[in-house]
Order: sequence, then structure tokens, then C-alpha cells
Amino acid sequence: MIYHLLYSLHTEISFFNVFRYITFRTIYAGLTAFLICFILGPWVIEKLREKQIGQYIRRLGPASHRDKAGTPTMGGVLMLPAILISTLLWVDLTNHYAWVVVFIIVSYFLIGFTDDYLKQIQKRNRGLRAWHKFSMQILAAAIAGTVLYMNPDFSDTVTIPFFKTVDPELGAGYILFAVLVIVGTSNAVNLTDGLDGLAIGPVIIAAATYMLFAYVAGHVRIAEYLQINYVTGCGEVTILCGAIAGAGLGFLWFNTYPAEVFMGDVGSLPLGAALGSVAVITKQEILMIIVGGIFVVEALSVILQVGYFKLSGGRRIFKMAPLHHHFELKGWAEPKVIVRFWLIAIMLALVAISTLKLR
Ligand code: 57M
Repeated sequence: MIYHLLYSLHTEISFFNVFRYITFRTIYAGLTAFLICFILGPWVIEKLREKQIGQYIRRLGPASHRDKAGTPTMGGVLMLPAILISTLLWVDLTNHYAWVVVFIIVSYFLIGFTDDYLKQIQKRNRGLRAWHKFSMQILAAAIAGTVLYMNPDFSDTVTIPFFKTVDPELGAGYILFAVLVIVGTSNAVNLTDGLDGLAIGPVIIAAATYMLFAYVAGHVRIAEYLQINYVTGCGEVTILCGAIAGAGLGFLWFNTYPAEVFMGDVGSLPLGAALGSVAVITKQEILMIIVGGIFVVEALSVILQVGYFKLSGGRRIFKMAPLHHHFELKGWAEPKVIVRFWLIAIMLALVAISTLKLR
């Protein structure tokens, strides 16, 4: 809205030209989202505490987690509205791709909210049934995938990192592929969200990385120079990534060890899905395996652990899955696990960025 209101004045006052620039609006989208979280954080945390939306801690978890009982959760109710408000202020609202990401954020927010609400307010400890939650995630991602596929400007090819000339066309199968990326990323972020700041750190890093990819893919000359898929209009998604990174930083202020609030499913599901949808829109879908490598490894650790547990009649590969629990049980202090995972996420982001040249 700021973009529409102020940029229209550029013919009279040339200063307002600055609102045309994606870089300028990305910076301010990030700052807006950060400030919303930072300023409203204490009030929202207090409200969550008043409503007794405190975390129940499972008995079989690492003993260090017992002290966390009662920490307010559902911090996503702070972060996701901050992203949406900032997006509505700074993005060109006629942009089709921005609305696809907004749709994904809102639908996954509602799924996560329902799940947390049942767990927290109605004290139905397990929340939504797994298959209900999963079908709703698939449905929302399929709607987004179909809208993208129907857009004649949007290509149904898949970019394979490091291979410039290999880009298979999937046809309508692209919708299924988009579902896989969006639902997979959403659930992988959710599984990672088990230590203070562990999920939000790599979310910020991934949003910052995709910020760069969205800018590059939406810029005809840079995209041509780097020989990557040019996606008309996807530059506006840069601003959304800025808002996600900014809100993430604002949330991390309170979620850093020792956390004053957890994000809940209402935070982890929409954040992961938003990143997945950005990966699809920027045509850097497979790259998510590298950018979101921490999420992938955490999810894989669960798949391997559960698979091996069932096949071997109760034996385990890791001391406990997801992987962060394994390191905790090995005796690493919680902040050590968190910061080391962040460091790996930064290294992976650098490798991902290098694919712009290494092809
Ligand atoms: C949610 N939720 C956290 C918080 C957060 C299949 C199985 C592996 C699934 C997995 C699972 O349920 N994962 C998804 C993980 C929980 O955090 C809440 O959930 C929200 C995210 N959805 O925002 O509201 C706990 O995590 C800790 N936490 C922090 N700081 C944060 O900033 O410390 C979260 C955010 C919180 C808090 O303690 O209560 C969670 O871990 O439950 N299940 C598991 O992860 C369980 N693993 C398991 O059972 N492994 C077995 C299987 C696979 C064979 C094994 O390895 O033997 C572990 N979960 C817990 N304790 N709590 C087991 C130990």
C-alpha cells in the first residue's frame, strides 16, 4: 500500500521514485516486520501467558527440557501477521506471485492455528489428527501449484543445481512436484523446531538466500547473464523474503536461548510452506535441499530412526530423533547445538549461492 500510495506521487516529487526499487522496499519490509515483532512481542507473550498457552513437555524427552514447561507457545501469531502486514505495505499488490505466497502463508497459518488451538486451549494434547493436517496441507499446496501452473508465463521445468542444461519439463506433474516441495519444507521446519531458536535461525538464513534468488530470477538482465530461469514479476517475492527474514529476526529476539516464547505449529508450518512456495516460484526448487539442508537432515533423521526402529524391532540409529535431540543426549549444551546448526545453515546457504556460478 505504501508502494501504491507513494510511488504514484513520483511524477510530482522525484524523491518518491525510490519506492519503485525492489531493494529499497525489501529493506523496509524487513525493518517493518522486525519492528512489529520487536514492539508487540512483550505484549503478545503476556497475552499468551494470560491465556495459559504454555508448552506441555513430553516426559520421554531430554531432561533439560522439563524446565521449559509452561513457556508460552503459538508465537507464530506474532510473526505471521507481521509478515503479512509488512508485505501488504511494501509489495506491488497487483503481483500474482506475491498473492500465491500470501495464500500459502494464510492457509498454513490456519492449519497450524487449529492444531495449536486444540492442543493448547482445548487441552486435546495431540491436536489435529495427522492425516487431517496432512490433507489440508496438500490441498492448499495443490491450489497454489495449480494457480502457478495455469499461469502461461510460468515454466513447468525444474532447475537442477550445478547442471545448466538439464531442466526436465514436468507438464501437469509440476503441480504434484510443487506440493512435494511446499508440504515437505513445511513439515521439515516443524520437525526442526525443537530447541530455542533452532528453526528460526535457518529460516532467516533461507529467506535471505531466496531473497537473492528471487531478485536475480526477476531481473531480466541478471538472469540472462547468469543463465538462470527468468521469471517475470518474481522480483516482488524478494520483498516477501525480506519480510520473512525481518519477522524472523524480531521473533528470535524472544525465542533465543533461554526462550521466552516458542513459535508453535502456527509459526513453523506457514514459515516452512512460505519458503517452499518461494523455492517453487523462483524456479530454484531442488536448491531447497541445500538451502534448507538443516531441515532436510532433521526430517531424514526422523524417517531413518522410525524406519529402523520398526524394521529392527526397537533398535535405534540415533540416541533420539530428530537429530538435535541426539546431540543433546550426547551431552552438548543446548546453545551449542543451536549455534552449530546455524553455522552449518550459513555454510549451506553459501554453497547454494555458489550454484549461480558453478554450473
Ligand atoms: C514438533 N515439537 C517439539 C513448540 C514448537 C515422528 C516424531 C519424530 C515427531 C516429533 C514431533 O512431534 N515433532 C514436531 C516438535 C516441542 O515444541 C513445540 O512444537 C512446536 C513446533 N511444532 O514451537 O511449541 C518441544 O520442543 C522444544 N522447543 C524448544 N524451543 C523452541 O523454540 O525447546 C521447541 C521450540 C517443546 C520444547 O521442549 O516442548 C518437540 O520436540 O516435541 N517427535 C519428536 O520430536 C519426539 N521424538 C521421538 O519421539 N523420537 C523417537 C522416535 C522418532 C522413534 C526416538 O528417536 O526414539 C521428541 N519430542 C520431544 N521429546 N518433545 C521426543 C522427546
